Amino acid sequence: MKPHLKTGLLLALLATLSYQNLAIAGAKLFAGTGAAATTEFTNFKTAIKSATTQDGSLINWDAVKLDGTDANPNTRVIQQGKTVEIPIDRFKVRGVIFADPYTVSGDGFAAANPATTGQFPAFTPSNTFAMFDNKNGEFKDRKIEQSFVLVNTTTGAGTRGFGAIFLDVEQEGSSSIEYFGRDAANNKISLGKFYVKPSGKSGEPQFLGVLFDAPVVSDVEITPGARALFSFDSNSVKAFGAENLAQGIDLAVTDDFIFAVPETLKTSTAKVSEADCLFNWAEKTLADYFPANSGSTQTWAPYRFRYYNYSKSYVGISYSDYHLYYLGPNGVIQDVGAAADWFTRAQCW
Ligand SMILES: [Ca+2]
Ligand SMILES: [Ca+2]
Ligand SMILES: [Ca+2]
Repeated sequence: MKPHLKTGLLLALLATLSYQNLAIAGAKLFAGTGAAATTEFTNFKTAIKSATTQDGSLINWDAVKLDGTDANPNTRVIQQGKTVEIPIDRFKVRGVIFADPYTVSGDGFAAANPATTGQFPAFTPSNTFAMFDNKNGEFKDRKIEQSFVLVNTTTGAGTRGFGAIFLDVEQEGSSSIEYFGRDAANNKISLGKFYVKPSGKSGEPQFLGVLFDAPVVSDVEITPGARALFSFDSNSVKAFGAENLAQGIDLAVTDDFIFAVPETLKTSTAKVSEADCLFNWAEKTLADYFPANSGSTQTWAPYRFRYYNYSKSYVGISYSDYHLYYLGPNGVIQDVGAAADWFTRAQCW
Protein backbone atom coordinates (compact mmCIF):
# COMPACT_ATOMS: atom_id res chain seq x y z
CA MET A 1 0.00 0.00 0.00
CA LYS A 2 1.30 3.43 -0.85
CA PRO A 3 2.11 5.55 2.19
CA HIS A 4 -0.37 8.33 1.38
CA LEU A 5 -3.19 5.80 0.91
CA LYS A 6 -2.33 4.38 4.30
CA THR A 7 -2.48 7.85 5.81
CA GLY A 8 -5.84 8.56 4.24
CA LEU A 9 -7.24 5.28 5.51
CA LEU A 10 -5.90 5.89 8.98
CA LEU A 11 -7.44 9.35 9.16
CA ALA A 12 -10.77 7.96 7.99
CA LEU A 13 -10.50 5.28 10.66
CA LEU A 14 -9.67 7.83 13.35
CA ALA A 15 -12.63 9.94 12.26
CA THR A 16 -14.97 6.95 12.55
CA LEU A 17 -13.66 6.01 15.94
CA SER A 18 -13.95 9.53 17.22
CA TYR A 19 -17.64 9.26 17.91
CA GLN A 20 -17.73 5.89 19.63
CA ASN A 21 -16.93 6.87 23.18
CA LEU A 22 -18.37 10.36 23.38
CA ALA A 23 -20.81 9.41 26.10
CA ILE A 24 -18.01 8.61 28.51
CA ALA A 25 -16.37 11.67 29.90
CA GLY A 26 -14.05 11.25 32.86
CA ALA A 27 -12.96 14.85 32.90
CA LYS A 28 -13.20 18.04 30.96
CA LEU A 29 -10.51 20.63 30.32
CA PHE A 30 -11.27 24.35 30.34
CA ALA A 31 -8.50 26.58 29.01
CA GLY A 32 -8.18 30.01 27.46
CA THR A 33 -5.89 33.01 27.18
CA GLY A 34 -6.59 36.75 27.08
CA ALA A 35 -10.34 37.45 26.74
CA ALA A 36 -10.96 33.69 26.52
CA ALA A 37 -9.49 33.29 30.03
CA THR A 38 -12.50 35.17 31.40
CA THR A 39 -14.93 33.15 29.27
CA GLU A 40 -13.43 29.81 30.29
CA PHE A 41 -13.26 30.87 33.95
CA THR A 42 -17.01 31.63 33.76
CA ASN A 43 -17.73 28.38 31.90
CA PHE A 44 -15.84 26.44 34.55
CA LYS A 45 -17.83 28.13 37.35
CA THR A 46 -21.07 27.25 35.55
CA ALA A 47 -19.94 23.64 35.04
CA ILE A 48 -19.10 23.30 38.76
CA LYS A 49 -22.52 24.64 39.68
CA SER A 50 -24.32 22.27 37.34
CA ALA A 51 -22.22 19.25 38.46
CA THR A 52 -22.55 19.87 42.21
CA THR A 53 -25.71 22.03 42.44
CA GLN A 54 -23.77 24.58 44.47
CA ASP A 55 -21.41 27.43 43.76
CA GLY A 56 -17.73 26.60 43.77
CA SER A 57 -15.27 27.99 46.30
CA LEU A 58 -13.49 31.09 45.09
CA ILE A 59 -10.23 32.52 46.42
CA ASN A 60 -9.29 35.85 44.85
CA TRP A 61 -6.79 36.92 47.59
CA ASP A 62 -8.33 40.41 47.63
CA ALA A 63 -9.46 40.31 51.28
CA VAL A 64 -5.98 39.50 52.57
CA LYS A 65 -4.74 42.59 54.42
CA LEU A 66 -1.23 43.69 53.65
CA ASP A 67 -0.54 45.88 56.70
CA GLY A 68 -0.25 43.31 59.48
CA THR A 69 -3.94 43.38 60.44
CA ASP A 70 -5.00 40.30 58.47
CA ALA A 71 -7.54 38.15 60.32
CA ASN A 72 -5.16 35.26 60.74
CA PRO A 73 -2.47 36.33 63.25
CA ASN A 74 0.17 34.26 61.46
CA THR A 75 0.09 36.40 58.34
CA ARG A 76 3.49 38.05 58.24
CA VAL A 77 4.31 41.34 56.58
CA ILE A 78 7.24 41.07 54.15
CA GLN A 79 6.92 44.60 52.74
CA GLN A 80 4.52 46.88 54.59
CA GLY A 81 1.34 47.50 52.65
CA LYS A 82 2.62 45.57 49.62
CA THR A 83 3.64 41.97 50.24
CA VAL A 84 2.69 39.45 52.94
CA GLU A 85 3.34 35.80 53.69
CA ILE A 86 0.16 33.88 54.47
CA PRO A 87 0.16 30.79 56.70
CA ILE A 88 -0.77 27.34 55.38
CA ASP A 89 -4.25 27.43 56.93
CA ARG A 90 -5.25 30.95 55.82
CA PHE A 91 -7.91 29.51 53.48
CA LYS A 92 -8.98 26.47 55.54
CA VAL A 93 -12.30 28.30 55.60
CA ARG A 94 -12.59 27.55 51.86
CA GLY A 95 -11.33 23.98 52.18
CA VAL A 96 -7.63 24.20 51.34
CA ILE A 97 -4.39 23.77 53.27
CA PHE A 98 -1.13 24.88 51.64
CA ALA A 99 2.05 22.81 51.84
CA ASP A 100 4.09 25.92 52.70
CA PRO A 101 3.47 29.57 53.45
CA TYR A 102 3.03 31.49 50.19
CA THR A 103 2.81 35.17 49.32
CA VAL A 104 0.06 37.65 48.48
CA SER A 105 0.90 40.97 46.81
CA GLY A 106 -1.17 44.11 46.35
CA ASP A 107 1.05 45.72 43.72
CA GLY A 108 1.63 42.91 41.23
CA PHE A 109 4.86 41.98 43.08
CA ALA A 110 6.43 45.27 41.98
CA ALA A 111 7.91 45.94 45.44
CA ALA A 112 9.16 42.35 45.79
CA ASN A 113 10.70 42.24 42.31
CA PRO A 114 10.83 45.75 40.78
CA ALA A 115 12.04 44.45 37.37
CA THR A 116 8.60 42.83 36.88
CA THR A 117 6.58 46.02 37.46
CA GLY A 118 3.45 45.99 35.27
CA GLN A 119 3.93 42.37 34.12
CA PHE A 120 1.12 40.87 36.23
CA PRO A 121 -2.06 43.00 36.08
CA ALA A 122 -4.50 41.51 38.62
CA PHE A 123 -7.48 39.56 37.25
CA THR A 124 -9.42 40.72 40.30
CA PRO A 125 -7.92 43.86 41.85
CA SER A 126 -5.72 44.18 43.57
CA ASN A 127 -4.19 41.09 45.19
CA THR A 128 -2.36 38.26 43.43
CA PHE A 129 -0.67 35.10 44.66
CA ALA A 130 2.65 33.26 44.19
CA MET A 131 5.34 31.19 45.86
CA PHE A 132 8.67 32.55 47.05
CA ASP A 133 11.96 30.91 47.99
CA ASN A 134 12.96 31.03 51.65
CA LYS A 135 16.68 30.56 50.95
CA ASN A 136 18.54 33.82 50.69
CA GLY A 137 19.21 34.63 47.03
CA GLU A 138 17.65 31.39 45.69
CA PHE A 139 14.72 31.38 43.30
CA LYS A 140 14.27 27.64 42.73
CA ASP A 141 10.96 27.07 44.49
CA ARG A 142 8.45 26.97 41.63
CA LYS A 143 5.42 25.24 43.10
CA ILE A 144 2.25 26.09 44.97
CA GLU A 145 1.03 22.85 46.54
CA GLN A 146 -2.30 22.55 48.25
CA SER A 147 -4.46 19.82 49.73
CA PHE A 148 -8.23 19.89 49.92
CA VAL A 149 -9.97 19.55 53.30
CA LEU A 150 -13.55 19.60 54.48
CA VAL A 151 -14.34 23.28 55.01
CA ASN A 152 -12.94 24.63 58.28
CA THR A 153 -11.36 21.33 59.29
CA THR A 154 -8.06 19.56 58.64
CA THR A 155 -9.83 16.42 57.41
CA GLY A 156 -8.58 15.45 53.94
CA ALA A 157 -11.23 15.74 51.24
CA GLY A 158 -11.70 15.70 47.47
CA THR A 159 -12.83 18.23 44.93
CA ARG A 160 -14.38 17.42 41.55
CA GLY A 161 -12.42 20.13 39.85
CA PHE A 162 -9.96 22.95 40.29
CA GLY A 163 -8.95 25.84 38.06
CA ALA A 164 -6.70 28.86 38.35
CA ILE A 165 -6.08 32.18 36.67
CA PHE A 166 -2.45 32.64 35.72
CA LEU A 167 -0.93 35.98 34.77
CA ASP A 168 1.67 36.52 32.04
CA VAL A 169 2.32 32.94 30.91
CA GLU A 170 4.17 33.43 27.63
CA GLN A 171 6.00 30.16 26.95
CA GLU A 172 5.11 26.52 26.42
CA GLY A 173 5.80 24.38 29.42
CA SER A 174 6.53 27.22 31.87
CA SER A 175 3.30 26.84 33.85
CA SER A 176 1.06 23.92 34.74
CA ILE A 177 -1.39 22.30 37.13
CA GLU A 178 -0.94 18.67 38.16
CA TYR A 179 -3.91 16.94 39.78
CA PHE A 180 -3.47 14.20 42.37
CA GLY A 181 -5.84 11.66 43.85
CA ARG A 182 -5.54 8.66 46.15
CA ASP A 183 -5.79 5.00 45.33
CA ALA A 184 -7.56 2.48 47.58
CA ALA A 185 -4.38 2.14 49.68
CA ASN A 186 -4.26 5.94 50.10
CA ASN A 187 -1.18 6.35 47.91
CA LYS A 188 -0.95 9.71 46.18
CA ILE A 189 -1.34 9.24 42.41
CA SER A 190 -1.20 11.69 39.53
CA LEU A 191 -4.44 12.18 37.65
CA GLY A 192 -2.71 14.21 34.97
CA LYS A 193 -0.51 17.25 34.46
CA PHE A 194 -1.82 20.02 32.23
CA TYR A 195 0.20 22.86 30.79
CA VAL A 196 -1.10 26.41 30.56
CA LYS A 197 -1.51 27.62 27.02
CA PRO A 198 0.66 30.74 26.69
CA SER A 199 -0.35 34.16 25.37
CA GLY A 200 1.60 35.81 22.60
CA LYS A 201 1.30 39.09 24.47
CA SER A 202 2.77 40.19 27.80
CA GLY A 203 0.49 40.94 30.76
CA GLU A 204 -2.48 38.77 29.75
CA PRO A 205 -4.43 36.35 31.95
CA GLN A 206 -4.72 32.60 31.26
CA PHE A 207 -7.18 30.12 32.71
CA LEU A 208 -6.71 26.37 33.16
CA GLY A 209 -9.20 24.13 34.94
CA VAL A 210 -10.16 20.44 34.86
CA LEU A 211 -13.52 19.18 36.05
CA PHE A 212 -13.66 15.46 36.90
CA ASP A 213 -16.81 13.37 37.14
CA ALA A 214 -16.34 12.66 40.86
CA PRO A 215 -14.55 14.28 43.85
CA VAL A 216 -11.25 12.49 43.10
CA VAL A 217 -8.79 15.38 43.48
CA SER A 218 -7.07 15.39 46.88
CA ASP A 219 -4.21 17.73 45.98
CA VAL A 220 -3.01 20.04 43.25
CA GLU A 221 0.46 21.25 42.35
CA ILE A 222 0.46 24.59 40.58
CA THR A 223 3.59 25.77 38.78
CA PRO A 224 3.38 29.44 37.78
CA GLY A 225 6.44 30.33 35.71
CA ALA A 226 10.03 29.25 35.62
CA ARG A 227 11.31 30.87 38.83
CA ALA A 228 10.21 32.32 42.14
CA LEU A 229 9.99 36.11 41.90
CA PHE A 230 11.93 36.74 45.08
CA SER A 231 13.50 35.12 48.10
CA PHE A 232 12.78 36.05 51.70
CA ASP A 233 14.71 34.38 54.51
CA SER A 234 12.90 36.24 57.33
CA ASN A 235 15.47 39.03 57.21
CA SER A 236 15.77 40.36 53.71
CA VAL A 237 14.03 40.29 50.36
CA LYS A 238 16.11 39.56 47.26
CA ALA A 239 14.52 40.06 43.85
CA PHE A 240 15.07 37.56 41.03
CA GLY A 241 14.99 40.26 38.36
CA ALA A 242 13.30 40.46 34.98
CA GLU A 243 11.99 37.54 32.95
CA ASN A 244 14.02 36.57 29.91
CA LEU A 245 11.95 34.79 27.30
CA ALA A 246 14.92 34.39 24.95
CA GLN A 247 16.64 32.34 27.65
CA GLY A 248 13.48 30.43 28.53
CA ILE A 249 12.78 32.28 31.77
CA ASP A 250 9.08 33.08 31.71
CA LEU A 251 7.85 34.53 35.00
CA ALA A 252 4.19 34.23 35.99
CA VAL A 253 1.93 34.48 39.05
CA THR A 254 -1.63 33.43 39.86
CA ASP A 255 -4.87 35.12 40.75
CA ASP A 256 -8.34 33.60 41.27
CA PHE A 257 -8.61 29.93 42.30
CA ILE A 258 -11.98 28.30 41.69
CA PHE A 259 -12.89 24.77 42.77
CA ALA A 260 -15.85 22.60 43.68
CA VAL A 261 -16.50 22.67 47.44
CA PRO A 262 -14.44 19.77 48.87
CA GLU A 263 -16.42 16.70 49.97
CA THR A 264 -15.61 13.11 50.92
CA LEU A 265 -12.75 12.00 48.68
CA LYS A 266 -13.43 9.30 46.16
CA THR A 267 -10.44 7.05 45.51
CA SER A 268 -9.33 6.46 41.93
CA THR A 269 -7.16 4.02 40.07
CA ALA A 270 -3.60 4.92 39.22
CA LYS A 271 -3.20 6.37 35.78
CA VAL A 272 -0.32 6.67 33.43
CA SER A 273 0.12 10.14 31.97
CA GLU A 274 -2.70 11.17 29.66
CA ALA A 275 -0.30 11.05 26.69
CA ASP A 276 0.79 7.47 27.43
CA CYS A 277 -2.80 6.45 28.03
CA LEU A 278 -3.82 7.84 24.65
CA PHE A 279 -0.94 6.20 22.77
CA ASN A 280 -1.62 2.87 24.51
CA TRP A 281 -5.24 3.16 23.45
CA ALA A 282 -4.25 3.90 19.85
CA GLU A 283 -2.00 0.82 19.87
CA LYS A 284 -4.83 -1.35 21.14
CA THR A 285 -7.46 0.12 18.83
CA LEU A 286 -5.35 0.55 15.68
CA ALA A 287 -2.79 -2.20 16.15
CA ASP A 288 -2.26 -2.56 12.41
CA TYR A 289 -0.82 0.93 12.26
CA PHE A 290 0.65 1.34 15.72
CA PRO A 291 2.05 -2.01 16.88
CA ALA A 292 2.20 -2.09 20.67
CA ASN A 293 5.52 -1.67 22.50
CA SER A 294 7.34 -0.52 19.41
CA GLY A 295 8.52 2.68 20.99
CA SER A 296 8.44 4.68 24.18
CA THR A 297 6.94 8.13 24.55
CA GLN A 298 9.41 10.86 23.69
CA THR A 299 9.43 14.61 24.13
CA TRP A 300 10.33 17.15 21.51
CA ALA A 301 8.84 20.43 22.68
CA PRO A 302 6.01 21.14 22.33
CA TYR A 303 5.25 17.50 21.39
CA ARG A 304 4.94 14.27 23.35
CA PHE A 305 4.98 11.54 20.74
CA ARG A 306 5.67 7.94 19.79
CA TYR A 307 7.36 6.79 16.59
CA TYR A 308 6.28 3.61 14.81
CA ASN A 309 8.99 2.16 12.63
CA TYR A 310 6.56 -0.35 11.15
CA SER A 311 4.41 2.32 9.55
CA LYS A 312 7.11 5.02 9.54
CA SER A 313 4.72 7.28 11.34
CA TYR A 314 4.48 9.49 14.39
CA VAL A 315 1.55 10.20 16.67
CA GLY A 316 1.96 13.14 18.99
CA ILE A 317 0.22 15.62 21.23
CA SER A 318 1.20 19.24 20.90
CA TYR A 319 1.19 20.96 24.28
CA SER A 320 1.18 24.23 22.39
CA ASP A 321 -2.39 23.95 21.09
CA TYR A 322 -3.46 20.69 22.76
CA HIS A 323 -4.17 18.97 19.45
CA LEU A 324 -3.32 15.44 18.35
CA TYR A 325 -1.12 15.19 15.27
CA TYR A 326 -0.24 12.40 12.88
CA LEU A 327 2.90 12.48 10.78
CA GLY A 328 3.11 9.74 8.19
CA PRO A 329 5.87 8.67 5.81
CA ASN A 330 4.83 11.35 3.31
CA GLY A 331 6.15 13.95 5.77
CA VAL A 332 2.87 15.84 5.95
CA ILE A 333 1.79 16.64 9.49
CA GLN A 334 -1.97 16.40 10.02
CA ASP A 335 -4.11 17.81 12.77
CA VAL A 336 -6.59 15.14 13.88
CA GLY A 337 -8.43 17.19 16.46
CA ALA A 338 -8.38 18.47 20.02
CA ALA A 339 -6.37 16.28 22.40
CA ALA A 340 -9.03 16.83 25.07
CA ASP A 341 -11.60 15.07 22.85
CA TRP A 342 -9.20 12.18 22.26
CA PHE A 343 -8.50 11.82 25.99
CA THR A 344 -12.23 11.56 26.52
CA ARG A 345 -12.70 9.05 23.69
CA ALA A 346 -9.84 6.91 24.92
CA GLN A 347 -11.17 7.19 28.47
CA CYS A 348 -7.85 8.61 29.61
CA TRP A 349 -9.45 11.05 32.03
CA1 LIG B 1 -7.20 39.09 43.01
CA1 LIG C 1 5.81 39.30 30.32
CA1 LIG D 1 5.81 35.91 31.75
